[in-house]
Amino acid sequence: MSEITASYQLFGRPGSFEKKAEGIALGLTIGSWTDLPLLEQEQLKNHKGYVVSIKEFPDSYDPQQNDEIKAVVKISYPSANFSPDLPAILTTVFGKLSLDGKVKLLDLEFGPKLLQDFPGPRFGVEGIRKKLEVHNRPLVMSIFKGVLGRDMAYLTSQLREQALGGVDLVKDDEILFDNPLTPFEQRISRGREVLREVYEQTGHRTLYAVNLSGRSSQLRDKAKLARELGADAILFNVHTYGLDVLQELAEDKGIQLPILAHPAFSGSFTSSEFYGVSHPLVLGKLTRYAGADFSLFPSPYGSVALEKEATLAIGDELTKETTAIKRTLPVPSAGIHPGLVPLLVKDFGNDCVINAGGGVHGHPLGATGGGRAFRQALDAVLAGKTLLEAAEEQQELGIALDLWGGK
Ligand code: 1AE
Repeated sequence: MSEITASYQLFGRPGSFEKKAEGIALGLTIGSWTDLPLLEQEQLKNHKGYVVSIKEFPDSYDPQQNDEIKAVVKISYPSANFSPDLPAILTTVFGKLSLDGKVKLLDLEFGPKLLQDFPGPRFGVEGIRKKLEVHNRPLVMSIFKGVLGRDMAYLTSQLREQALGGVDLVKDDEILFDNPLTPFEQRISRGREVLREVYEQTGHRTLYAVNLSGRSSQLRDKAKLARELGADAILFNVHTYGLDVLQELAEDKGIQLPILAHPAFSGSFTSSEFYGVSHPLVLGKLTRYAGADFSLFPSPYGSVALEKEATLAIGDELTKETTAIKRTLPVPSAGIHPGLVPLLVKDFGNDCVINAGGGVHGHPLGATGGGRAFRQALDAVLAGKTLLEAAEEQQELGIALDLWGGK
C-alpha cells in the first residue's frame, strides 16, 4: 500500500462528523461525487479519499462552543493523487483544509511503499554515537550565546570554554546568520582548529554544528562547502525553509553531514489547541522522515515549555523502532540547567541530548564550569546517586544547584 492516512481533530455537534469527514474526503480529492455523470464517477473512483474511522469524545467540549464535542477522524488518500514528496503530501492532506475552520492535523500514517521514498536520517542515533564514541549515556550539547556583533576571537574563545567543560556538541545559536564578523567559512575552519586543540589537550572530542543559513538556492552549495572545510554537523532552521529542503540536504551524497533540526517558527502552526499541525507530527515524525539526525524541541520544564504529553510523544516518534528509518536524537531544550538532568533522563532515557545555552554560560565558573556541572549531574544520575550526594564532591555541580535549584 502506498496511500497516506491522516488523522484530524474536528469539533462539531455529536453525530455530525460522518458528513464532515465525508466532505473532507471528497473535498480534498475529487471535489464532487454524485453530481457527476456515471462515466466520470467511475474514472474518479481511484482518486477518492475514504473515511477510515470516526471517534467522538462525548465528554469533551469546545470552551467557546459548549454544544460542540471533539472527534478524531481518519481519512485515507490514494497514492495516485500525489507524488511521493512532503509538499505534495501535505497539500493533499491539509492544503485548503488547513484554512477551513477548526481542524487540526494530528498524525499521518505512511503506507509501506510510500515510506520507501523517505530514507530518514543519514546517521541517526547509532551513527552519531559512533562519531563521538559515546555509547552509554545521553549526550550533552551547549549553545553559543551572546555572539551577535562579536568577532571570531570572541566566538572561538567561547567555543574553547564550552568544549573544555566536556560537552559532546556545541551548536550555533539559531539566530546567528552569515555576517562579516563571524563568517560561515571561518566559523567552520577556526572552530575545527579550536576543537582539535581541546582534543589534544584533554582527549575529549566535541563536535560543532554550524548554522546553515541564507537563500534556499545557496544551501546545497554552502553545505557542500561546509563539508569540504571539515564541518562536523549542520544546524538548520527547518521550519522557516520547509521540510522538503531538509530532506534534500539530508539525501545529498555531496553533503553527508549530521543535521540538527531547530524548531524555530514551528510554534506558529503547532501551538494552537484547535488549528495547525500537532507537535509530535511536525517535530517528531516528519522531522525524522525528512532526515534530521537531531530534533530540538521545548522541554516540558524549561523556559519555553511544551506540555509534557506532547514532548513525550515527540520523543517517541523520533526514537520508536517500528520503521526501517533510523532513529533521530530527541533534544528537549530551552531553560535547561543541571538540576533538571534527572528529570530529562527519566523522561527521555539514554538516547537523548541534554542541551543548554544559559544553563552553561550562566554558571558562575563560566562555560567550562557549566559544561562540567552538566556532566557531573549526568554521571550522578547514571551512578544512581542524587544530585545532592554528587554535589558534595563536585564543586561545579554544587554551585549550579545553589544557583538554579534541583537539590
Ligand atoms: C527549543 C530550542 C532552544 C534553543 O535553541 C536555545 O537557544 C535555548 O537556549 P537556553 O538553553 O534556553 O538558554
